[in-house]
Amino acid sequence: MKLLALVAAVGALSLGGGGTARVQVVAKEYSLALSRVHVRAGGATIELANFGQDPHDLRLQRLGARHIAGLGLVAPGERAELSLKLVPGRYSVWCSVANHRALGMRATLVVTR
Ligand SMILES: [Cu+2]
Repeated sequence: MKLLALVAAVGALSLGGGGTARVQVVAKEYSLALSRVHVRAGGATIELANFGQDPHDLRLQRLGARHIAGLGLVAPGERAELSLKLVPGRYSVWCSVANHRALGMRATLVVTR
């Protein structure tokens, strides 16, 4: 368990209790870096870690779906977590603050069966 906690802390994959996938998203001006871009369908925890100097948020939308999941503003140096169930598909991940998405704060997450 200690090892799993350590792995999660550095943002890599951990399959902790219940097989929940973890994805860490590091936000900076102006990029989003995902610790992994492929996860299995099912429960997932997405952590937004703001390593930048401005507040950032997170939006997640499966291509073809209407629903947008997300986290509110996270202050510089802070983190927040979102737990959700992911069905297979391609997901757009972005920051919705001002024009941050256009500036590069966007990524793709692929969820497989
Ligand atoms: Cu942003």
